[in-house]
Amino acid sequence: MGIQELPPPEVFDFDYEGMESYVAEVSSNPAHTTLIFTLKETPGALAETLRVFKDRKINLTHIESRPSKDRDGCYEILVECAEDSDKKRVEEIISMFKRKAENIHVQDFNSQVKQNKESIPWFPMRINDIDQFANRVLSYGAELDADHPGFTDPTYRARRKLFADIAANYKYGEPIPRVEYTPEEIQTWGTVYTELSDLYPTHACAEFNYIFPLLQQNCGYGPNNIPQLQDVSVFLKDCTGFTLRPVAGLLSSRDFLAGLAFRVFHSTQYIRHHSKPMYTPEPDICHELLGHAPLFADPEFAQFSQEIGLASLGASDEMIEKLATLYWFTVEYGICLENGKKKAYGAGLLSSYGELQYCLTEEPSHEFFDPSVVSVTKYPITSFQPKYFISESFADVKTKLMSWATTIKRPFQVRYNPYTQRVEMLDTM
Ligand code: HBI
Ligand code: NLE
Ligand code: FE
Repeated sequence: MGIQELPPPEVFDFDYEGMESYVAEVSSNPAHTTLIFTLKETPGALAETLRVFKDRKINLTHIESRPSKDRDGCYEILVECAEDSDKKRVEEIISMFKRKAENIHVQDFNSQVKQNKESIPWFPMRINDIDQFANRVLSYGAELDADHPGFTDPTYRARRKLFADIAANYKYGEPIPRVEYTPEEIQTWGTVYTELSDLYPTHACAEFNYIFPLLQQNCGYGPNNIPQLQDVSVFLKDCTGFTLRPVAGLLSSRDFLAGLAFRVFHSTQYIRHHSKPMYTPEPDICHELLGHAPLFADPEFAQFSQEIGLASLGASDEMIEKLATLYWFTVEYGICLENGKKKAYGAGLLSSYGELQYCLTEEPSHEFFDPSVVSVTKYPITSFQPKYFISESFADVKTKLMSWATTIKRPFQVRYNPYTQRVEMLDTM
């Protein structure tokens, strides 16, 4: 059997006249060829339009419709072509639609070129696009660097390999594989957990102390058990829609922040080496579950985190660095005021026994949070911080961050649609 000839165009002429506007998101990967078009509401309009795909034997894997916001009596239809679609036929449909529609707008995200030739770094538009980050881990994945405390420990290295494999194979929507932790690992967790639990009532912010007992009741938090990521993810989803997904090691700031735009937090699953339980520069399960997880259950904090993520999508490298710095001084090392007293809310503080005490003393310096100052402040990553920034409340950091973010130059705006779990782009230039 040879390649099937395309049928002559007149056979399949498309005679529906009600197409108002047409937007194609064309991608070089046919799996993601997505067409969006606007139809006048008349009986058969959609059927007539979809016939064009049927005639060309193009299988549609996804169809969505919604009332048009800009055009009365019109519907916006989104269709996604199957992965094995004949590219030539898809292109034929695109040019046919172009002849029919009044407003034509073609966006090509994958070639990273927009119509106006401005280049926008690729970013995920759908929650399962995040699966692609797994093979881009920067460091401390299956391989450990020579200065890592576990470098010469073969048992530890074998365990790290196991966790790296789980993360590499994980796909969006799957339950996170459960892990049976070894007695040694549980002991390390127990040491960290017990010491930190003593400090939380006096050193952690009120939101943290409100949620921590709920994690003990619902997710198996305790000195003798390392909670499972899956259980924590289900709990967070119920609170704020945040979910966890396993990651083998550090991601680039760009990838890591993009996850937050979808309320997805990349979480390591391995534990720090038992020789140094009280401080580690790299994230581990103690850091994720004791430091981060509790506050992702807080609605205001969850929204703040998502706003940083949304601001990062398609941003320049320079802007990513600023957002990563803002993330660092808030989500990782933030301090807030409660009745005039300083309390920790940053995850890097809440998971480190040593730094949690140190950060509230007079030894480091403390300044009030101002995004334009914070975003350009340098910081060390392998030692205690010399400087912390203080906020009045999560609502306050969020408002300040969002008004600072409006000063970012981006040729588009993004909006997260929680129903479809997609990022929607609005042109602004
Ligand atoms: N990657 N896996 C992982 N975990 C983090 O906490 C993390 C990251 N990459 C970058 C990062 N954190 C931040 O320091 C900022 O650069 C966003
Ligand atoms: N220093 C933190 C800890 O020991 O738990 C981890 C910080 C990860 C950014
Ligand atoms: Fe962290």
